[in-house]
Amino acid sequence: MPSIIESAEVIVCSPGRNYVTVKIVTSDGVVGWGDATVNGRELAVASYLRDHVCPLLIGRDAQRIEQTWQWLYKGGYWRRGPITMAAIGAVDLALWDIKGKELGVPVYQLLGGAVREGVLTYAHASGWEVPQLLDAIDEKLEAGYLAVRAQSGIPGRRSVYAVASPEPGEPTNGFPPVEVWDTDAYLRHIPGVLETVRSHVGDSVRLLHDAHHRLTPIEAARLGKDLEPVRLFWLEDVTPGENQEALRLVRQHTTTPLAIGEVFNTIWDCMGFISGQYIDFVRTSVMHAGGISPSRRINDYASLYQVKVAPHGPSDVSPITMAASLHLDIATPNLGIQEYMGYPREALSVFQPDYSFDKGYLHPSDAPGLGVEFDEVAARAFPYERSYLPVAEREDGTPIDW
Ligand code: CS2
Ligand code: MG
Repeated sequence: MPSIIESAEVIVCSPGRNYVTVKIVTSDGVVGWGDATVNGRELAVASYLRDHVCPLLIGRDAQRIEQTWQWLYKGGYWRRGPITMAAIGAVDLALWDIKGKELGVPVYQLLGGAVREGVLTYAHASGWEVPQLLDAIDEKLEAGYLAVRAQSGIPGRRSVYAVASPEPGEPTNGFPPVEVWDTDAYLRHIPGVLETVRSHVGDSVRLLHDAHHRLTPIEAARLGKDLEPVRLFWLEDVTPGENQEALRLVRQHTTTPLAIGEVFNTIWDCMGFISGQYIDFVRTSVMHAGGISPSRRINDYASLYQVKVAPHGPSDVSPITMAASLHLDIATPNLGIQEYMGYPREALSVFQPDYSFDKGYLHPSDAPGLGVEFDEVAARAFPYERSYLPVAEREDGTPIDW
């Protein structure tokens, strides 16, 4: 029996930060939830969905997930890109949620069932000075995490990616905050910080570090080499993601494992990295890459080259994406690790996810579908607030990747 899509709507709310949520309802009254959040460009996806995708969904068979995905991807003609793929991804997530609810099973069962007991996960720890960083790491280890991403401030800088500055910044009046970046200072400082962290935590804790696309290939190669004694689990996003050949050069110089992929939207963005075996981990977000349906293809393709998948899981994708990621992770043989940054308290009053954390591992919900409730009444108390990611500049004002 087909199940017909009767309505599809978009809800934008800001419980601690902005989220774009899709609600699809079938003729049988089954509700599916999808996430379409693109940090700093939220209203563009909301409009893409409201104005161009939701009207096309009405009357379609909700059970035909792959057919609808192909229809939206190929039928749009202007394919790929973060806005298009997040919008399609949100519809895909909502349709998997509906299918699970209709069949009475959690989504991971529809993906072949669990291949492992839980999903290894890493938390973020940051500190301006090393002692604060070590405290932040200890807090995560005490909470049970077995893997931590460590970021620190750089002496003489006022702002650094992922680390709250001790000095208050200038008011931005609705514009992106500007961070000043100095690659040499970073390359001089960070190996010593990570060596101290390694001696503090011992050998068994998995340590990660994120360079956020800021280095040239040869700078990245030097950093990878300098960090070899620290035995990182991975070094992330050393060069910008657009040039797949850049990491080939980095790879030739270092045995530090490399990860990249949070800004990618399709398998085409990571094919060269994977088939060239320039990376160890591919980090696409399940929603930003177009949903569970195409993410399965990325995962399988990566497995051919022994590249592991390690989905992006920041607080700027909603708990719906996190839940979808966990369903796919637990059913994916070549999973490496899942990022889990956590959520603002307000966000968890609107999104109620049923996944759980225990001793370093996340477990997807066993409720039918994705296992996240969305409280529409609570969401109304948090209207959209314009907000931007920071931009980075060199000291002379030249923009650089943030
Ligand atoms: C980061 C992200 O999670 C990560 O690895 O690089 O927090 C990233 O900065 C944000 O998702 C950007 O929206
Ligand atoms: Mg990152």
